[in-house]
Amino acid sequence: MIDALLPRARREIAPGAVHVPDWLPPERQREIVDACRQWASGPAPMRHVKLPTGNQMSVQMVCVGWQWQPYKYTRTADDVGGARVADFPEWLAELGRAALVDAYRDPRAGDDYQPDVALVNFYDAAAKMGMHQDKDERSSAPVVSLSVGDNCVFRFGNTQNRNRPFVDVELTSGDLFVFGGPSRFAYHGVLKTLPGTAPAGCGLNDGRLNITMRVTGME
Ligand code: MD3
Ligand code: FE
Repeated sequence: MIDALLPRARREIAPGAVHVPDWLPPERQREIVDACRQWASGPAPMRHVKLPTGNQMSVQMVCVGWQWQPYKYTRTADDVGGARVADFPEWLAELGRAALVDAYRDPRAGDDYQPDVALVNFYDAAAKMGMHQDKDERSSAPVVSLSVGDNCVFRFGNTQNRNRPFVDVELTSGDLFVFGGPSRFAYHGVLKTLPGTAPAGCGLNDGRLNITMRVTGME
């Protein structure tokens, strides 16, 4: 009961993995939603990614800077029309640097950070993401994750396998999570979203958006 009145505290879940609740003000959340809507409408539109197993991901994804397809990055959206992917905008890189400064409480933490790809994931009420590692990047630079819309249950695991030990964390609209250092190659996933929990004013009525910025290490 009283929990609802207390600010949720910044928390280092594991070395290099820092959760900063309520990092994005509502106006910034709405701006991000607007940008995602534009990217999602094309020319390299949002889609359900097809996995080599023949299954489709339940999450819908649009990419900026580079197109992610399992398990590689290309400059063109070869799985959905072939257009060149939208340029990675400087405002998003600036936001990524600010995220590192705040998460690591180090004014220099963002100095050399130049993310060149963003994966924008949209979760409807039924979408989830199984435990996986992000290892298609040729760089161990941190991943910056921003959440908007409905809450979700995020599972942060270990670097060895997709099983225990893991920590479950509820992510809400405006939350920042940074995964660097020894946590960069940890298994993680989204167990479920919590439909109907998006706060008024975040820019999304239904569903959840997650943006992850990364450094591909590619030219
Ligand atoms: C930990 N996205 O796009 S964000 C993904 O909420 C992805 O859509 C989830 O996993 C989402 O690959 C989780 C948190 C996250 C993202 C990347 C990580 C955690 C990570 C990379 C390394 C370690
Ligand atoms: Fe991931």
